[in-house]
Amino acid sequence: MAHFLVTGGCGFIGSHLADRLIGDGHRVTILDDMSTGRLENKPLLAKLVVGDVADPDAVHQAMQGVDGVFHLAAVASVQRSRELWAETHRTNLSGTVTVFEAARSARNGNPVPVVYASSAAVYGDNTATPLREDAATRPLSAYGVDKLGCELHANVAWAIHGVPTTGFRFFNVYGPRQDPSSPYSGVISIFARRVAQGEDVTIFGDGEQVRDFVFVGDVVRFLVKAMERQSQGAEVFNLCTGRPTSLLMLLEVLQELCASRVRRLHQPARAGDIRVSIGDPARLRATFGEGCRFGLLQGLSATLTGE
Ligand code: NAD
Ligand code: UD2
Repeated sequence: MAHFLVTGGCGFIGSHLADRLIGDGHRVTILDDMSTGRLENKPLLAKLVVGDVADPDAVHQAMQGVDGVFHLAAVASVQRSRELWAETHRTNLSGTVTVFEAARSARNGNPVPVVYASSAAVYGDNTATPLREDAATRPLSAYGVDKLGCELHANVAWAIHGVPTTGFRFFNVYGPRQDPSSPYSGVISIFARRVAQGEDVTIFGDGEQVRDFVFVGDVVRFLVKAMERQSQGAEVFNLCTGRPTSLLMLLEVLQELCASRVRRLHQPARAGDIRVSIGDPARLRATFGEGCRFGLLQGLSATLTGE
């Protein structure tokens, strides 16, 4: 049995991870400021420390004696980073540096490994399809720039401080517990709820923008595998399926699954929005021996039933 810190563990992805770790018999401490996290997401057996990931004291305390850290706390929204630039920067970049710094000496003065969330947003307006990890990073949003900053600081964490890290560039993650009520939430959670309730959906732009949607169950599996694998360096992987889905296709599938037709309201594309975002999962597969298992139909069905 090991002891892990999960930052952002009351959020969407973090809480699924915490469930899995507890289910595997591990001890879990969660550090979360509850800004978008929810108490009902917390596994009963996990210990919750309410605190800010950019506060060195809170992070240092929460991390004492752990065997590894999963760092998922962030303001996980491109749109939000546009509205609250400096504030999101503090959490998304300073918070990560704070985690790396505390990880230098978390276990009896020695470094512990950190597995952390980066994002496909680091590729920005790079239109290569599919995007390989060595593709040029040209983030368009403060969110994407901060996630790229996390990866650069991960190099420092390893080269200067001996903290091993694995960063995953999550593409568009979806699944149960993603908050459908927030306008900043992922598009699948918003559309799934609205289609199920027969309500209009808003499409920013023409709906032909394309995403690589990844089911949360796959994300959790790779996070755990990365911790087990014990990176010796500062590695970065796409966490993606390699399969393209346009928003219009997504809406079609959801309408089929819900046996419901809804109206599409179009608004101008969001500033900084990416047209096409498809990842190449080759490095992920080569390193971990498998790719994502969930197809869109299976993942959407699970999302709609909340299981
Ligand atoms: P989420 O909003 O559900 O979870 C983030 C959690 O972090 C929340 O519980 C929130 O309360 C907490 N948090 C926010 N600011 C904090 C702070 N200053 N101190 C402590 N806790 C704080 O989002 P999510 O979708 O579960 O995202 C998890 C991670 O994955 C984030 O790093 C996000 O950037 C990254 N990511 C998500 C996606 C996606 O499609 N959902 C894609 C790429 C990357
Ligand atoms: C970005 C990142 C993703 C992740 C996520 C965190 C890219 C390519 N992806 O996702 O990796 O970090 O941010 O939030 O940068 N949309 C609508 N109607 C709605 C909601 C969304 O049309 O009601 C559109 C939106 O304009 C975008 C697409 O749907 O074109 C997907 O939006 P999103 O907010 O789910 O995620 P995205 O791609 O900005």
